Amino acid sequence: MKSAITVSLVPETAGGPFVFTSGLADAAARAATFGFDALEVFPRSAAELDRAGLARILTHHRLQLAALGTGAGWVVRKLTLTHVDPAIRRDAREFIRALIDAAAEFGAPAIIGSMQGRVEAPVAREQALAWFADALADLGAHAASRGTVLLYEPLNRYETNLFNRQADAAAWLRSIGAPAVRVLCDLFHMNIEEPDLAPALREVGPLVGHVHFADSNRRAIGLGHTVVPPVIAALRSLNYAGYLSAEVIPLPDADTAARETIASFRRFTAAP
Ligand code: LER
Ligand code: MN
Repeated sequence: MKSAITVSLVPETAGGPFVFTSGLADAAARAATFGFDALEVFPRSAAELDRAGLARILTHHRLQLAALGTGAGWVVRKLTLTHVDPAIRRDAREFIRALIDAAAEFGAPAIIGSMQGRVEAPVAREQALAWFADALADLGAHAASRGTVLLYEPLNRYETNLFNRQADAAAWLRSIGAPAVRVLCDLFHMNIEEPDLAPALREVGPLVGHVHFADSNRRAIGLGHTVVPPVIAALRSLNYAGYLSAEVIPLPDADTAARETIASFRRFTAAP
C-alpha cells in the first residue's frame, strides 16, 4: 500500500478535509519531506490546473499523483450528475470528463464524490439512479479509454442519499455494467455508516480502488478512535496495493496532521 496526502487548490474548501491549502509547490515539498508517496489534488477545474507545473513539481519531489478530486464542480459551480436540469447534468459530466483526462496524463484516476448529488423532489430515486448509472458507465468508459479507472465514493447520510453503505454501492455498481469504476472507501464516511469497517471493505472486495485514510473524527489516523489493524488486514486480504490517502481536517495544524498520518501509515502497514 502507498501513502498519499491531500492538497486543495480551492479557497472555498477552507475548513474542509484537506491537509494542505498552501499551493502545490509548498504541499509537495512538505509531503516529500514527511515521506509520502503521492499527492491527492483537489483542483478548481481541469482548465485551471497547471498540468505542466504539476508535472514539474511532482518530478522534482519524486511524488506520484494519487488522484484528482472533482468536488469543485459542486463546491464552486453547484453541478451534480443527478440534478433535475439536464443542462446541469451535462455540464457536470463534461467537468468530470476533463478532469479524467487531466488525471490520466499522470496515470491517476478522478474521484466522483460530492458531484454525485442526491435524490431530491421532484426527481424519483429510480430516475436519479438511472442518470447516475448512465454517467458512471459513460465516464468509466472514458477513463478506460485513457488507460485509467474512475473512482466512485459513497458518502455519509448527511452528504448524499444515493448510497451510504459500501456494500450497497458495490452491489449497485456490479449491476449497472461500469467495469472501469472502482469504489473509493472513505474510512470517515464508513465510521458513520458501517457496523464494522473490515467486513464492509471485504464486501467491496476487488472493487476497492482507493481509500481515504481518516480517523473516526476525520482527523489524521491516530487522532481518533478507529481501530486500524483490522482495516489493514482486510485490505491485505484483498491484495489491495493502492493508496491510503489522508483526506483529513488539518488539526491541530497541517504539519501535525501530516506527521501523525505518515507515522500511523508506517506503523500499521509495517510487515505483520
Ligand atoms: C470527498 O472525498 C468526501 O469525502 C466528501 O465528504 C466531500 O468532502
Ligand atoms: Mn472522502
